[in-house]
Amino acid sequence: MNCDKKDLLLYAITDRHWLEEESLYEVVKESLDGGVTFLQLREKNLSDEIFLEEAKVIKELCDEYSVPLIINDNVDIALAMNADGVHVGQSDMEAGDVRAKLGPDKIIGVSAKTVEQAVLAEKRGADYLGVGAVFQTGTKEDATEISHETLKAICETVSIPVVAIGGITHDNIKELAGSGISGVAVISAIYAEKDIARAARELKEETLKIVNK
Ligand code: TZP
Ligand code: MG
Repeated sequence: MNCDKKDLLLYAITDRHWLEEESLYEVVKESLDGGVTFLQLREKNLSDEIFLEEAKVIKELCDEYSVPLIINDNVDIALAMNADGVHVGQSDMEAGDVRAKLGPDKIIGVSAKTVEQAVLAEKRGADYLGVGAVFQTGTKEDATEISHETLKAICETVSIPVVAIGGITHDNIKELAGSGISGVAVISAIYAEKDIARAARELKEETLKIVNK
C-alpha cells in the first residue's frame, strides 16, 4: 500500500478546458491553498515534451504542500519526473504492467466500474480505485454512470481505498454518505469555479462528513 487513505480525501484532477486568464500552475496552486489532498495531472492533448516540462513544475508545487502528484495514463512521463504515481483507466496499460515499470513504491490508481474490475485491479497491484461516474458529468464524454449500489459493493469487496468520481458537487456529495468511499475525485466542482480555493475548502468540509474514516 503506497498511499494513505487520508490523502485521497479531496482528489483534484486538472483540466485545462476551464482555464481563462490564469495558468494551470496558478489554478492548481489555488486548489492546493483550498486544501486539495491529492492531485492528478491529466493532459489529453499535450506533446510529451511539454507535458514533461509542465509535470516537473507542478511536482515542485505539490511537494511544497506535501500533496502526492499522480500522472494520468503516461508511465514514461511519471518515471521521467519522479511522480508519486500513475492513474490508468480500463483501456490503458494494465496495473500489473504499470507496477513492473514503476517499481513497488509508487502509487497506482485504476478506474473501475464493476466489482470484477475492482477485484482484478487490486489483485494486479492497484493502491486505490477511482469508481464512477457516480453522477451525470459533462466533463468526460464517454463516462457512463454507475449505481450507488455498485459503488458500495466495490467498497465492501476490496481492501484498498476507493474514491468516487464523476459529476460530484458540493450539493450532491451527501448522497454518497454510507457508501464506504475514502474521498472524492473532482474536476469541475473545483476548477470550473470562480473562487477555486473556496470551492476546494467547502467541498472538503462536505467530504469529511461522508467518508469512511
Ligand atoms: N472519469 C470518470 S468521470 C470523469 C473522469 C475523468 C470526469 C470527472 O469530472 P467532473 O467535472 O468532476 O464530473
Ligand atoms: Mg486513461
